[in-house]
Amino acid sequence: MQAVTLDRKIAELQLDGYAQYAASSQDANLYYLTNFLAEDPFLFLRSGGQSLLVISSMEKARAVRSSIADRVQAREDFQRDSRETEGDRTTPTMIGSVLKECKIKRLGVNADFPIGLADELRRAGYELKPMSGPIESLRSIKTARELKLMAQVQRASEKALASALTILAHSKISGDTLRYDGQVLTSERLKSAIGCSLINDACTSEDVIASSGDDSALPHLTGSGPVKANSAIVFDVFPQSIASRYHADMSRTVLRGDAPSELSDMYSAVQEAQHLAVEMLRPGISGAEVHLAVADHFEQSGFQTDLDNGQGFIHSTGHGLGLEVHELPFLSKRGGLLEKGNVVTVEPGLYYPGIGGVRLEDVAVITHNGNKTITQFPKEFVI
Ligand SMILES: [Mn+2]
Repeated sequence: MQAVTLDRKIAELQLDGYAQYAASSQDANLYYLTNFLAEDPFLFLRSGGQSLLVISSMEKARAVRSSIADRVQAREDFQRDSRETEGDRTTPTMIGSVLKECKIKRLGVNADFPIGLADELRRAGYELKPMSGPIESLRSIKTARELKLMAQVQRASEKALASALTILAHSKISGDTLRYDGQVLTSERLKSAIGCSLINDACTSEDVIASSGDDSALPHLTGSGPVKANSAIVFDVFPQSIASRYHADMSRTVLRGDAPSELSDMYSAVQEAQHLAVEMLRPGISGAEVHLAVADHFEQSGFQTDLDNGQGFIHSTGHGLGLEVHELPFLSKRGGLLEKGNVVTVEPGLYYPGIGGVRLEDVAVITHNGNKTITQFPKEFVI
């Protein structure tokens, strides 16, 4: 289905094909097109309704077995006549041979196609046309299979967060610090509990946010040192499944001890904002409309939404989620129309230096007439 849409775009732009050259471990679009994970760059070419993958001979058998390409060839097949066996000219020469064999003159490429390669291919007479996000927009509509894989990562994420909350719930309050297992409870300890649970469920996470006190007022500070009692603790878990490469994304804010009224008020406003946003999510509404409604709600509740002063609601309402943590579509000032199959986070937050931060984040899939929440984790502020 995705390939058919790509073929249509190729035809619309009167191109002979579409190519990418990258390492799929670093390029979600290429992974999406091939379902093949490699640490070294390889060529993907779509032309004449067929997908061709050109890769080192050592990787060929693996690509034949696990990629979704119609044809896999070794790059050595295209370098046979080349006297340049070393150095950076071998790749343009190899791609040139592939294009020649496939009778391609006008080639569509993604906007981040390597510029050095593009220069060489243009010098060799090929016309390269950068296309703006053709694969990104395909990726933004999830299939039933993708939704199932995303729900699996989300369950692992919820299990991981539950393990950290169990530690918190069993910690002893002593002044404004917490003690667990005879030691001062730290952000590092909570992050390690989350990380271990994730790895046991075959998910990786470059980082996890478990920040408390003043640290929580900076949305992306991951937190370090002792966890504060009677203060907001913001968790944000965004793991990737090792097998499927899909992500989950979830934030919760909790507090151990007594909640100051400022934080309770912030929590209520954030919870209302999230509810309001989720109620709006359906095909045909724009991400901008949803974001502006959330900002309006905060203003009406007496909170600021001014990005420049670093206080109040200082980020967008949400983002698409999939093979990347942040992808199309966005629930932000410039967010476009939502479509059935989009998967978005809904994560309003409020941040005040000296008081702390509150963020709640769930993931929803846009259905034919509304949306369905993928996240199943409870929201409980004081624990
Ligand atoms: Mn997020």
